[in-house]
Amino acid sequence: MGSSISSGKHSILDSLPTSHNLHIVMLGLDSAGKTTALYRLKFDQYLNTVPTIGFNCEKVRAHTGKAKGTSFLIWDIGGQDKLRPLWRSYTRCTDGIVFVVDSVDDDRIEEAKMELLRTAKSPENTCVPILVLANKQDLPGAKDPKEVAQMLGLTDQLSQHQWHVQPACAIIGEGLDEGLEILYEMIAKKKRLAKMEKKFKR
Ligand SMILES: Nc1nc2c(ncn2[C@@H]2O[C@H](COP(=O)(O)OP(=O)(O)O)[C@@H](O)[C@H]2O)c(=O)[nH]1
Ligand SMILES: [Mg+2]
Repeated sequence: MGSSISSGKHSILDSLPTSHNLHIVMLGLDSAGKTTALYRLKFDQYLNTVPTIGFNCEKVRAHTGKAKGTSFLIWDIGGQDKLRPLWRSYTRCTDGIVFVVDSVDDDRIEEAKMELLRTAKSPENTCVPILVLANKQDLPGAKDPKEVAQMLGLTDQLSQHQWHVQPACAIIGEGLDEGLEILYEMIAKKKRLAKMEKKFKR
């Protein structure tokens, strides 16, 4: 699998603790692999999925790394076009967004880009960290994280956000824990920065 790609540099802020319950929303076009990734994270096994109508929600506890002990409440929202207007009600107070893309689906990457940018740029999500899972890396012709970042417009259009593109294969679970750990670090950094800003404003 190719190596991952991120915005910005890591700093000491990354190592400071954050809250133990984080609210995460998983978005992406239908069939990108969201539900497969969720059940991999939750049960550490492959579960056959059916298209999600509505949402799935699972609490996933991190057992390793800096996120150890943190519970991620992960909402997996149906990605079919008629369900996408619902994304907004789930992202309203979220700590982080996981955006899953099918790294071989050239035909729909533009559609994925449009949906991702629409969500990222909506006013309530201006500073929410975004983890992009460049999924299906096991398939021939899968785009590497750098290409995915470029095709989704992250490099030039999301300079306000912390983002990270993690190569993944949801069916075997590769890249998922690493991605969640990096999302945790981005959230921790954001919370620390917000706290510091508040302090200086007083
Ligand atoms: N080859 C491959 N197939 C995957 C991967 N992740 C998910 N899939 C398949 O993609 C299809 C859609 O997955 P699903 O999780 O239902 O997508 P969702 O609509 O985003 O929730 C299913 O047939 C999965 O088995 C992956 O990493 N590699
Ligand atoms: Mg699903």
